[in-house]
Amino acid sequence: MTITMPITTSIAIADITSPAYLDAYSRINGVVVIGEGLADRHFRLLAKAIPADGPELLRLAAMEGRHAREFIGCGHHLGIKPDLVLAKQLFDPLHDLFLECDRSGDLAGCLVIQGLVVECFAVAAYRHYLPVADAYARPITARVLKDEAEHLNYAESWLKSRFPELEPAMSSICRKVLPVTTAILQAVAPDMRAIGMDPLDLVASFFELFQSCLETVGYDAKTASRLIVSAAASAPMARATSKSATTKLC
Ligand code: PL3
Ligand code: FE2
Ligand code: FE2
Repeated sequence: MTITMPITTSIAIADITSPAYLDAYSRINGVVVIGEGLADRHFRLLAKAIPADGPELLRLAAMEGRHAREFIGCGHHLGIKPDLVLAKQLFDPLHDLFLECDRSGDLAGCLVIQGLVVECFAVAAYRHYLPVADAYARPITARVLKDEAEHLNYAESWLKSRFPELEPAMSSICRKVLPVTTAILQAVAPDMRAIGMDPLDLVASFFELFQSCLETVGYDAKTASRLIVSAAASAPMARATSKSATTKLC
C-alpha cells in the first residue's frame, strides 16, 4: 500500500478554543484512543496466533500503544479528556468480531479486520485530519500515518500469499465488518464536521483505499467493488449518542 494522494480540498480552519470544537474533539479523540488501544491488543493476539511473525507483530502492537499515548497527549494539550465510554461502545461490535475470529482460528478474518479494515479507517481518517490539525497534533498525526501504512503492508502481504485458499473467509468477514465500521463513522460524523473534517470525503477515501487493498491481495476490481458496495448498503444506523446532534452522514 502506497499512500500518495494529498488532501487538497479547501479547508475552513475551526477555532480550536471554542467550546463546540473541544466538545466534539473529546468524542473524536475518544474514538482514536480506543481504536489505537484495540489495535495494540489485536496485534498482540495476532502475535500469539502467528508465532513465526511474533516479534514483528509485537513491534506493530507497540507502535499502536505509542499512537494511543500520543493522541491522549493531543487531547491533553487542548485541555480535554477523551470520551472513552462512547468510543468503547462504538468499537465493541468490531472488537467482538475480531475476538470471535481469533477464538475460532480464523486468521484471515483477524487480518482483514485489524490489518485491512481498521488500518484503512485510520489512514483515511488521519489523512483528512492532517490539514485541519492544530500545530501540536499535526507532526504526531503525520508520523502515525506513516506507521499505519506499514501495518497495512503487513496484512496485505500475509493475505496476498494465501489468497486462493482464504478468499471465501475474507469475503465473509468483509460482509460483517464493513457495516459496523461505517456505523462508527456515522456516529462521529457531526463531530468530524465540528472540527473541520468532511465525513463524506473520509468515507469515500476509506472505500477507495479498501478497494485498492482488496485488489492488492488478489481480488479482481469488480468483485472487490461489489463486496464493498453490498456491505456498505447493509450498514445499520449508528447508535444515537447523548451529545452528538445527528447520526446521519449528510
Ligand atoms: C489503527 O492503528 C488505529 C485505528 C484508529 C481508528 C481511528 C478512527 C478515527 C476517526 C476520526 C479521526 C480524526 C482524527 C483525529 C485525531 C485526534
Ligand atoms: Fe495506530
Ligand atoms: Fe495501525
